[in-house]
Amino acid sequence: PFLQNVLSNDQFLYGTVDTQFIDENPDLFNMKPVQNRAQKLLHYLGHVLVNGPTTPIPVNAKPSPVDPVVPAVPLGDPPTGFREVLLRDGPEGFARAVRAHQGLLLMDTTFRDAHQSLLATRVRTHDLKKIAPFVAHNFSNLFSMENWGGATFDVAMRFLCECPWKRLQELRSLIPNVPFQMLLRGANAVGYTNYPDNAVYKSNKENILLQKPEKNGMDIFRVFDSLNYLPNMLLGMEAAGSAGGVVEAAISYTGDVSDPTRQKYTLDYYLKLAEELVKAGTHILCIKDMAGLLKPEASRLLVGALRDRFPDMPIHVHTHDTAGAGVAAMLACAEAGVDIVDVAVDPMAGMTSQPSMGALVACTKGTKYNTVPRPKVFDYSEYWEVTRGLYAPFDCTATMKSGNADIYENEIPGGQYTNLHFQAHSMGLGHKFKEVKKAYVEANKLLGDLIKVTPSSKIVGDLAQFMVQNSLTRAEVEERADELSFPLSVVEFLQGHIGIPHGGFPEPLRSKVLKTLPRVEGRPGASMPPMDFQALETQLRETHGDDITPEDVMSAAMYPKVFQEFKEFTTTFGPVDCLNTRLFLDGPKIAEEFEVELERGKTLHIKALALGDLSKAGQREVFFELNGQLRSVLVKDTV
Ligand code: 3PY
Ligand code: ZN
Repeated sequence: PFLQNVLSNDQFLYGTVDTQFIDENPDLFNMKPVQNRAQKLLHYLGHVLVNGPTTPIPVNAKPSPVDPVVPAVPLGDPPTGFREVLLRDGPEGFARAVRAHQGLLLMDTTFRDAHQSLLATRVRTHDLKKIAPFVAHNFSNLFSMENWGGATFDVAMRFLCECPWKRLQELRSLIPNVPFQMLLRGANAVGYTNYPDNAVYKSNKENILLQKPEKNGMDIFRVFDSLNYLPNMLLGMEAAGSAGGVVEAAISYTGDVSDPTRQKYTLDYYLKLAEELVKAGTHILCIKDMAGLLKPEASRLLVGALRDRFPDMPIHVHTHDTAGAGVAAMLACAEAGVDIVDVAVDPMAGMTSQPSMGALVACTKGTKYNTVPRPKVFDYSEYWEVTRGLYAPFDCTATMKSGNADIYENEIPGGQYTNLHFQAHSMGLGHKFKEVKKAYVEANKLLGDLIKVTPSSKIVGDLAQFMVQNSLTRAEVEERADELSFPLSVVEFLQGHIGIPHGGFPEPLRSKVLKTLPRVEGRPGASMPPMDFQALETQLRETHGDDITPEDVMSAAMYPKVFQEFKEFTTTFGPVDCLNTRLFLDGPKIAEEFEVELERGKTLHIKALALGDLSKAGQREVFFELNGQLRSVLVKDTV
């Protein structure tokens, strides 16, 4: 009606008013149909009321009824941080500034690895956004925040029904000053398998992730390969570097360099690999201790040797606290000359997550390793303690009560340890976990003692579960390898689909399993046909309409089926990312009143009124009040 009135106004039509402002700002008229979005959200809420959560809930627990309190932030821009150095001086200048910094720098993993390890990666953008301004204002001296990559990309679309790119864009606008860091799985990008080269490259080279504020705003790329296979790592590094990002090549750490009996992954092995990565131009060198195996003594040896060999190179260490020795190891790393270590806010730390920020900050207080303001950690912790309660249906503590130093034996990465523990317990076979862990050790030996991190860790885990299910010992697997039907991931690994492990493939196992199956020579991505992005985009436009973005094309390239389902979901249920977490997971209670902010300045006032009886057609009418008006939706009862 507003437009109709304007367009039938003589003054407007015959040019007696200055309409230049309107001509120059056509986006003023990009009005998303609010009603439509509101109706879709009512449909979603009605659906959850009738049928329960749309996302699978692994634990029989409800989100906590307590809402987190967001600590106040001062008005105005946040203080400048390391991101300003990066934007001003580029990745090389940034690396120099990091190396020259006096004190120990921290990366906060709360927005990525911490919840990947403890809450099945389920933390939603809604809860990240609320605390983001606090982080920007109070932790401007962080080295970086890890907030993207790893499993977050997949889980955001698959289970949270939200766009991972939008998360990045929204966080960027709230945190302009702290560098963002992502975990790039080398040639596996943000997936679980090797992609054609142009798929890994496109996500970076075509600037989709580039650090410009108007783009998605990724700054630092931690690049690893699950076998430490150099050709795969070089590809990821080149892709990140050519996007203008900071390249942080990560050596995945396994074994124990402080144990002279461990002969496969020795100090020398790590130093030689580091040499290659430095030669290839990494801006920062990372030790990625995904299973938390780096003991204090090993930290001194490894970081000490790297520090001596590469005096100008910033060194960054990542660990998990599964055994409980994380803070001790990070302090040893600091003493050995590391520049940056990873921590998570206290209530999101410990066990299979990173060591606690609060503990590390307290332990370094009054030393030369000044870090971040301690009182602010308390406020940050308070927010996360309550927020974690909202994710009770995914919390690993439903079954796992403590960490366990047995990881020094089984070497299971943090996130996988949680998953395997949970799987064993949810099948009512808690006692089987010990068996699975023992089988994991045997499976690893069968495969030749691998570096174990996504996706090689999954291959070892698949073989371990196969051995438990079929009651097979290592000797039996070796003996009967030519007749057993191994999990596909194991066969593909032996074919060379994710690269070549250090020391080569295990023989005669490989020949026995593969027989005449084809083998990939060298780097897998090199021999894969390139992805046809043009054709993919055309097909996506045909299926989903014209508002497909370059980011959507990347999502579909990485996860075709997940993307398809995500689009179908949002077409039916609208922007569910606007709902608070309790509403998203559990729906409203009858008579509950709440607000949903669709976008700044557009808030819906909703009250859930009643649930109708089951109709003959198997449907229920659900009644709401929306902005004071009665609305209803019809929902098929599938329970
Ligand atoms: C991932 O690949 O998601 C990891 O966190 C590996 O440690
Ligand atoms: Zn990790």
